[in-house]
Order: sequence, then C-alpha cells, then structure tokens
Amino acid sequence: MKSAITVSLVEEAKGGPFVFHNGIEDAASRAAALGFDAIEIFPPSADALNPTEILEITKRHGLAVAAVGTGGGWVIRKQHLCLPDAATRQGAKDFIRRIIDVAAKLGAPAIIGSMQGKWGDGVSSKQSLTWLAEALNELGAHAEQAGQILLYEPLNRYETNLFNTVADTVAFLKTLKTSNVKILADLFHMNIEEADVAAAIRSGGAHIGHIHFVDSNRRAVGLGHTAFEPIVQALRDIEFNGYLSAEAFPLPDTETCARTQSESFKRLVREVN
Ligand code: LER
Ligand code: MN
Repeated sequence: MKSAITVSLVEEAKGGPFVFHNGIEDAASRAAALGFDAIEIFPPSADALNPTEILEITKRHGLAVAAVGTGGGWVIRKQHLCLPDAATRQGAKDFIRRIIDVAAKLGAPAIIGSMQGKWGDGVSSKQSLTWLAEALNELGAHAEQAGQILLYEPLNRYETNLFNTVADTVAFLKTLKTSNVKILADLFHMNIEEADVAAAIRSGGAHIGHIHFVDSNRRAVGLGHTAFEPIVQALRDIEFNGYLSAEAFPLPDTETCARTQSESFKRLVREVN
C-alpha cells in the first residue's frame, strides 16, 4: 500500500478537505519531505494541468500522481451527471473525459465523486441511475483506452442519494457493461454510512481501487476517533495495493495535518507486518 496526500488548485475549494492549497511545487516538496509516495490533485479543469510540467516536478521529488479529481466541474460550473438538461449532462461528461486524458498522461486515474450528482428536482431515481450507468460505461471504456481505471466514489447521504455504501455500489458496478470502474472508498463517508467499515472493505474486495484515508472528523488519520487497525487489516486481507490518500481538512494547520498523516501511515501500514 502506498501513501498520497491531496493538493487543491481550486480557489473556491479553499475550505474543502484538501491538505495543500499552494500549487504543485509546494505540495510536492512538502509531500516528499514527509515521505509520501504520491500527490492527488484537485484541479479546476483539465486545462489547468500541464502534464509535462507536473511530471517534471513530481519526478524531481520522487513522487507519483495517485489520482486526479473531477469535482471542480461541480464546485465551479455546477455541472453533474444527473442534471435534467441534456447539454449540461454532456458538458459534465466532456469535462470528466478531458480530465481522464490529462490524468492518464500523469499515469493516474480520474475520480468521479461529486460529479455523479443526485436525483431530485424533477429527475427520478430510476432516470438518474440510468444516466449514471451510461456515463460510467462511456467514461470507464474511455479510461480503459487511456490505460487507466476510472474511480467512482460513493458519498454520504448529505452529498448524494445515488450510492452511499460499498455494498450498494458493488451491486451497481456489476450491472455495468464495463469492468473498468473501481470504487474509491472514502473512510469519512464510510464512517457515516457503514455499519462496519472493515467488513465493508472486505465485501468490496477487488472492486476497491483507491482509499481516502482520513479520520472520523475528516482530519488527518490520528486526529479523530476511528479505530484504524481493523481497517488496515481488512485492506491487507483484500490485498489492496493502491493508494491511501489524505483527503483531509488542513486542521489544526496544514503542517500538523500532513505530518500527523505521514506518521500515522508509517505506524499503521509500514511498521506492522
Ligand atoms: C470527494 O473525494 C469527496 O469525498 C466528496 O465529499 C467531495 O465533496
Ligand atoms: Mn473523498
């Protein structure tokens, strides 16, 4: 298992759960100094990412890119995949597709989190699930051609009414034509929705492709009340070998957050056999 830490390039997401907010160079040098393996990037759009420049920075610091988020399309443009207007839904898909392409150049998958949207406002649950399935089939196949998986993230009930648990997400993914969509399991959402987080991870098994590794209060691992040992054991049991990424609030401050996450990762993952 590898460690990653988030950097947001989105001005509007300053209060969001991202550790670094001062550009790729700042994030990469601080992540490398703390022993992280990779950075996870939250860009405003594909256009904001220059792959040559980012690869130069990350390679210089001995880091990889773990994943690239697409939520900027929701935060900035208020687009998502289940809106009633067909042109807006198409715009959301195009926005994600372009991030898939840039992420692939960085050797990373794209994440569909808040861009999945929700049903309501005249759109039925059945209709939105049909649109979501169509989009994941299309974008999952596109990511496969680019040599990457596509990550789909179940969110807690206050952010979406589509899928909130790993089990429901696995059942849905099994209905897709593509098998290239994997689950991003975010421990913050799971703490709200799952009866047993470790059991949910075991039930997700090979469908799990990425982890947002964060404490109960969405702070760095070690700054909340989640019991991590059984969760890490479950990840070992499913032979998870992807990234445990810190999508956490930079609290009480960025430095303490990043350092605590790094120490917790080493204690929980690296020092235990
Ligand atoms: C994105 O990774 C996420 O977890 C969502 O809560 C974004 O709002
Ligand atoms: Mn997340």
